[in-house]
Amino acid sequence: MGSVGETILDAQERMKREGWCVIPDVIGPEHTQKVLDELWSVAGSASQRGEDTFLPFLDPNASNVRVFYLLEHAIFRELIQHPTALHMVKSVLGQQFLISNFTANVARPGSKSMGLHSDQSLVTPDPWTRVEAMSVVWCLTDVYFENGATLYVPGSNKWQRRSDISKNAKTNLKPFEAKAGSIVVMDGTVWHTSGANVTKDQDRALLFAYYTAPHLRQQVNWTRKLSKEVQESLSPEMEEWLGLGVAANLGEAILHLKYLDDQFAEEGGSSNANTAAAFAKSSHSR
Ligand SMILES: O=C(O)CCC(=O)C(=O)O
Repeated sequence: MGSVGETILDAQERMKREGWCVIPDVIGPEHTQKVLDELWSVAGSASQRGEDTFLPFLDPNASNVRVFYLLEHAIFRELIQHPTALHMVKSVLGQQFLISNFTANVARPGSKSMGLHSDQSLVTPDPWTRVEAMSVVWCLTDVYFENGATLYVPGSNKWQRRSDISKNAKTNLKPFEAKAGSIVVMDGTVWHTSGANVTKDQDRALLFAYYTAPHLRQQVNWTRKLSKEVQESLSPEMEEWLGLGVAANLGEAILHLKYLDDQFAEEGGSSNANTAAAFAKSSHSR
């Protein structure tokens, strides 16, 4: 018991059952501090550029500090590809997925809860009959109820429509508590909100890496947002995960296409899958 492998297996089991899990010690204290320092530096330059870090349609007051477009910065591009995060993403969404968004929400003392939502409900209409989105939440500080841990409704991953939202959801909320350096993995069907930070002086800093199935439109148009230099520095995988190839939606389905004569042949028959695969691959390169 207690090995990393077993912890991840347990985590995957909980994901299937309950839609979430916590994996501790994914990054060490120094790395965590470095990411947190960089986050504050990016937040400062975003404010200087005139970008809002408080959005009234999301949060009740400015004690929530939101930072967007983290992927403009190398340290966050590295984090979103962390092997443990990708392992969890692939185990939930499969080998094909997109990076939809990567943002920060620092709940400072005095912050209050946003609206209850599921992340999947923000990008696709109901019914939500299968998991097509998920978040990997990076804890840059210890996270607990009093400093505003994310609150979720147990069992809400089974809700398929807005009409399934239970009347007592607000009183059933439970915190995702974790130490700095952990990740909370939450599939897109779990209904949740930010907690209120009722401490005097303890920040709660979280990063939200949002991944979706490849047929869902991303929340950010990375082609527009990332500079040419950044785009040219990316690995082929990152280019694909960010949806930066020329082919926007020629996914797996074309691999199943066969010529009509072959499709209905009694036995054998060739397929044009290899040609289609080669086309999809070539249209991903610039
Ligand atoms: O900050 C939190 O705890 C939750 C944030 C969230 O769910 C969101 O921004 O969509």
